[in-house]
Amino acid sequence: MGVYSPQPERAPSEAAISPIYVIGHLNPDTDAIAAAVGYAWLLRERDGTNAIPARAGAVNPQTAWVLRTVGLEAPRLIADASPRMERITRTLPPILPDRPLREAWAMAAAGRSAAPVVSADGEPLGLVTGDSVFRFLSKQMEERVDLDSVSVARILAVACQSAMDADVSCFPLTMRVRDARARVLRDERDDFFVTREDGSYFGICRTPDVLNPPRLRLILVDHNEAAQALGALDEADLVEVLDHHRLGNPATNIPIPFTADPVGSTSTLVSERMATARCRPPAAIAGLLLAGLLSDTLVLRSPTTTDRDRQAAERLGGWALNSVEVPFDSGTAFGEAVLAAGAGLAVRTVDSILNTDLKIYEGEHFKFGIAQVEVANLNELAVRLTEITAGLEGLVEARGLDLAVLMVTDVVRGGSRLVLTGPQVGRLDDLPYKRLPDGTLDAPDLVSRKKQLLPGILGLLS
Ligand SMILES: [Mn+2]
Repeated sequence: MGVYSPQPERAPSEAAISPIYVIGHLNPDTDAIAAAVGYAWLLRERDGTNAIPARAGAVNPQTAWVLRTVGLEAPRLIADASPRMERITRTLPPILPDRPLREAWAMAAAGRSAAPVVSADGEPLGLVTGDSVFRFLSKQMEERVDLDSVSVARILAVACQSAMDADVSCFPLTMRVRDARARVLRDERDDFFVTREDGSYFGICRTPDVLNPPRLRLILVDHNEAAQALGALDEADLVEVLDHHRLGNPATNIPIPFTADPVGSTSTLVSERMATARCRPPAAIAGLLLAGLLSDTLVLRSPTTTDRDRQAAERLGGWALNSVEVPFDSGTAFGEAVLAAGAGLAVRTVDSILNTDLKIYEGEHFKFGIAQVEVANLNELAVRLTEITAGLEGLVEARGLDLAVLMVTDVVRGGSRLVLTGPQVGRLDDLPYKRLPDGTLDAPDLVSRKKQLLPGILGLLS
């Protein structure tokens, strides 16, 4: 740090790489998430578009189960389309305050902007700009009578902090650009700091970008009404709509591709486009689309189901079923598991809660099982706890386990509750989770069975 090196700079407004977000409706269901992920994949694969799947809200328990089963991450959350400071930030390499002015000068000249002076621990101190250097020189001229004895080289050798503007406004990178407008308009400067959550240097931004930020480009899937879309839709550029609902779309300035086809799911439409383009998606994405289709059509039983949906289910099943990602041998079996995963603990049988996603682990000296189930609220557990505990004990007996654990995961707030039973349950006393009065363990940061819980249990058993 400190010495300027021409690192690649993230330019904020290059159209070529500017992403297009493919996003479903608020309170996303499985079809909204699946269509976003599947269509973004197709656009990248078929057209080379920089399409990125997104979601407009928390994933629900059903979708969380599907994503975990097929092994995909939830797409990124975009709560509203109003551009944030991050979008217009130039992430220039910073310079340390004791570096010579000539280095800062060279940086500012090379980037045709300001040079950010930042302390070793990341605190933004000031900017070296044309104005700040001019002011510094003016002061030198006022103070020195004998100007002939001052060489340019001497001046450029001073620490850059003495020639910086130390009174520069800072904006957090998550701030809406529109909320920064008023302050930027009042300020005589043209360059500002953008900081991370902890106040440390992230980059700088310029007045013209604050006044006219690049608009988010969006493809809406599984909805077309502004009321169902992410916030500040009017601040985004709508690029396309792919949907199967009634029309209620906002006006656009230019014509866009618009599909509102009366089929059972948007996943159906995405899979048809994949077939037309002869682009076969990976099993995980095909499985996610199949889940979206089967969820929206209630496993093809809903009156909205069309022949096109049945064909799409057939096609997606061929791509996804019997794979490591989708270990089901029929669409119906997969679809029933998808519906069960979304039903909530209150209405599910204990058998379905414990067996839909049960994994048995066997070592030399132990054998145990961990079942996982997603809920929208951990309170759902309390009502069924006695039955579930009895069911876990039955599982221990039937499968000859040393331990059985049910991991109930809150997909809205994050975190899990653990129900434990079995003859060796005492060996888990050292798990780093708080025991609640009802005997369950409260694990506020635990969401992954594979990456978090399993290593913890294996560590205690070995
Ligand atoms: Mn839908």
